[in-house]
Amino acid sequence: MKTLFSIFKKGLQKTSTALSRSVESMFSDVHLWGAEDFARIEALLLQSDFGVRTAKRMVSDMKDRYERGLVKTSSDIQRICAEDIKTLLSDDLRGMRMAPEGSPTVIMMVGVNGSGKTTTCGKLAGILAADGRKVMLCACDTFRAAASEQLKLWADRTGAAIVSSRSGTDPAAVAFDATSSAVARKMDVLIIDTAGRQHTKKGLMDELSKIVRVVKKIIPEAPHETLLTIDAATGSNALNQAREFAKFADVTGLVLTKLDGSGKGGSVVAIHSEFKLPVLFVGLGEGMDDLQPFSPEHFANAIFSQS
Ligand SMILES: Nc1nc2c(ncn2[C@@H]2O[C@H](COP(=O)(O)OP(=O)(O)O)[C@@H](O)[C@H]2O)c(=O)[nH]1
Ligand SMILES: [Mg+2]
Repeated sequence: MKTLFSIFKKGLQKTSTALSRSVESMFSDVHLWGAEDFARIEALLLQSDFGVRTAKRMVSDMKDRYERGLVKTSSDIQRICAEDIKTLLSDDLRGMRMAPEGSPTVIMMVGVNGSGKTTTCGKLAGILAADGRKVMLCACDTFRAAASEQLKLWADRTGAAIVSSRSGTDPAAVAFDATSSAVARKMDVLIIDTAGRQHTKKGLMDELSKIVRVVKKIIPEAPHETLLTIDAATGSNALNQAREFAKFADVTGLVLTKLDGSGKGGSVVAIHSEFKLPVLFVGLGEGMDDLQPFSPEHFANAIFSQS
């Protein structure tokens, strides 16, 4: 059986190989470490996308402990990095907010095109269904014809119910139907997939707020979570777009996807500290098992080769 840690470890292999191997080779035969060595660690952390602030903070912590004689080997360095990362990521850790029993929990997925919304909706449906919950998916990306087909495949795969409509239909109308149906059919969870793009930014903002308004007519506390998916290996342009989403969509938490795709796993730390929102899930691959509730401990241990 796959353990949770092994899923993190496999998904973060590229980042961990880049970091751990370099730290090991850099420090295997150096007796006295100087400013240059610490600058090299900082550069390594930057390459893995930890961000300037975090990299500097980690290296200064490391230097401090080195000067006090607490760091002697490359594995000490990895242990300290893992500890720092765990601390940085644990402050706002929480599980998903759920509705009280008897009313569906509504989760809305928002984010830039291609960041992994539909896939995350599907995988989340899988996790919740495996946990014995009745799940309904709602295809509100009516902007692209292929989007609801893709969500239907996930419904088939996970046994979740699905409400969708022809492309071009008003997404808010689909959301209204789905929410009414989720209540009538006593669903435990309703997951709403949305579009990442519209003809204009204003068009998209209006569309998302209209979806929220109609859902609230039926369940006033909903959506219980509005999750923003961000491709963790994303360039600065996509990150700027994600920032826009966070501004107008009342986002409550983050899902960082595609951590497996590059050696840029450090971006979890940079994005978390920039957005000041809890990371609820991470995408560690394309399989159903590869969406996992975020664990700072597994994350940190996996990239700095702790067991
Ligand atoms: N390797 C990997 N691929 C992912 C992950 N999440 C999503 N993808 C892929 O990213 C692509 C875009 O995902 P999609 O859900 O369609 O994005 P959307 O446009 O935001 O709905 C698809 O090919 C997914 O299979 C992940 O965690 N790891
Ligand atoms: Mg999609």
